[in-house]
Amino acid sequence: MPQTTDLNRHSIGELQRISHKLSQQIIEITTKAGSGHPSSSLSMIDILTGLYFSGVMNYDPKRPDWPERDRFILSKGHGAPGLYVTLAEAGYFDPALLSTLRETDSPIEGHPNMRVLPGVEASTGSLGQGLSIGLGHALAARVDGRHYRVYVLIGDGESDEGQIWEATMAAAKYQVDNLTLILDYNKFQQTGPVEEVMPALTPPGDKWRAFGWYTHEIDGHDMNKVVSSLEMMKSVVNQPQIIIANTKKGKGLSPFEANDTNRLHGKALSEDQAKTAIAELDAMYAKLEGA
Ligand SMILES: Cc1ncc(C[n+]2csc(CCOP(=O)(O)OP(=O)(O)O)c2C)c(N)n1
Repeated sequence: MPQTTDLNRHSIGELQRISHKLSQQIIEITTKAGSGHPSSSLSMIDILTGLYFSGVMNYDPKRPDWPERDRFILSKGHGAPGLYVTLAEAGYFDPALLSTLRETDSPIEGHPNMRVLPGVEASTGSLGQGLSIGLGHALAARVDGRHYRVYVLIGDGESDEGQIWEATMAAAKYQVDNLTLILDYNKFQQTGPVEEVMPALTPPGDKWRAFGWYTHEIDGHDMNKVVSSLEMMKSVVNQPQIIIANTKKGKGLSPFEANDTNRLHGKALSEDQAKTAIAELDAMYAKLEGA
């Protein structure tokens, strides 16, 4: 079986550099489009960077349909800008396409469309469906005698959806251990804090443990933790796993933080705000490099 992990294996320092570049691109392309979900994309970008560029996932951008590839499904499809910059960096398509976000006829649509863009494993955007799709892929591996793993990323507000819990129960019942779920636990959804909108969802670890899952909680902006937890999940047997990644919507950048509790959900930054955010990103990265 061809192994492709070595092609995308980078050190922690290189991963931080990649995340910095991708974060900047998220801001640039959404500001140019004047729409999209930059804060929702930024909260998960360190996780996507860890997934695609640390060697955790086995994939080949030249063969997006390779049957043995590991699958990543972005269930919170409104985070599409974050997925697009990651897939372009991974080599699935020409990065020049990124600047056409949300233009008519562009494959860089408002939400990921698996029919028009290589590397997109599922068309998502209607919340709650990605985990069921991922579970289907994970079970299919068992039936087909294949060894790939499936990664699904969901939002904390998305966990309001009943379909998430149906898939959660089924994955535990069938002891699916080639499925890793990542919760982008940024504590906010569209209309406010998760613990106010749906208090029963917090703390999330208790919920998934009660459903029979292996749980592990991390700082989702700490690249070391992101990579080591993803690696660790590969050794869990007979149990689906969830990484609860504590993140910040807007990655702690002041134009998002200063706004309101919704952290500008679903709104692009103005050009001035984008300049401020990018300067802050640069300072954040310089600090990491100096550390
Ligand atoms: C079924 C469905 N209901 C409502 C929406 C509208 N919607 C888009 S994003 C969002 C909030 C999602 O919150 P969360 O999962 O926490 O994502 P994040 O805060 O990380 O953006 C909502 C309600 C949708 N896309 N699908």
